[in-house]
Amino acid sequence: MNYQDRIQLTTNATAKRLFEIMAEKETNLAVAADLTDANDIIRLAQIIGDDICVLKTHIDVVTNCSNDFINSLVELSQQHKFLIFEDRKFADIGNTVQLQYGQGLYHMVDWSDIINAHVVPGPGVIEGLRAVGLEKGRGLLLIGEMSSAGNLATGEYTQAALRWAEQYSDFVIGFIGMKRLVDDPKFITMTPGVNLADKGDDLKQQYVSPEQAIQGGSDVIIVGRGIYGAIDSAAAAKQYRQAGWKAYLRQS
Ligand code: S5P
Repeated sequence: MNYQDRIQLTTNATAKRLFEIMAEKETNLAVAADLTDANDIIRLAQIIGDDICVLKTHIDVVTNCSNDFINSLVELSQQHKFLIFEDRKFADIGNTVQLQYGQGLYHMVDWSDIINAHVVPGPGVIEGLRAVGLEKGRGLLLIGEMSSAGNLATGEYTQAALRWAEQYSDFVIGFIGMKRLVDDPKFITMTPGVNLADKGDDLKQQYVSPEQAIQGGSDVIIVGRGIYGAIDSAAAAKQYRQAGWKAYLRQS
């Protein structure tokens, strides 16, 4: 099914918006903006904003994070039509994650459209995040698989993520996975570990190409160093965008 037709299948406002953006802008590219200077992230968002559907942050690596930075990022997301995904990978009991999500230095629920979580703690992690995020129309991705060598997100862990996604499908919008994990088209699969030039890094990251990810049934490719680490990030974003979209058109 194409992204447009999948809008009506989900009740979650963020999932609907994501499908809309992907169909309208013709992009399934998410950029992992793993830069430590807020100004660099803003500059990157300005130059690649029109090429992406999602900008993924790790807010706790930004050394000069401020409310002004967050506000600028949100403004850019509205101007260029992309969603913000804070890759916090929550992994604690429900009561703790609801505080981490809604309070503290970062109060992510106020600015991040999408967050993600490990399923190690059991369904309480989803319930805690849902208690804060659902009323704001936010969406949660469960980590079904990981890209790093030797990871333990396999077998029963992955199966539990699939079961709980269905059980909490008003808030769970899909998965981090190396391939599509369920047939149900209301769920969105995002695949990290995508790079055209490298096969991996020296800390156990493993890469596939955009084509491999989309051919495996993924919906969104997540590219970090391949874009922000390129000499010309704007050109690299266009190259990944094109590769991801071409692969999607071949699938649909
Ligand atoms: O299994 C995973 C899950 C994630 S979200 N493997 C990953 O690499 N990621 C994230 O994707 C990681 O935290 C980083 O932000 C991005 C990959 O970055 P790259 O520079 O290796 O493309």
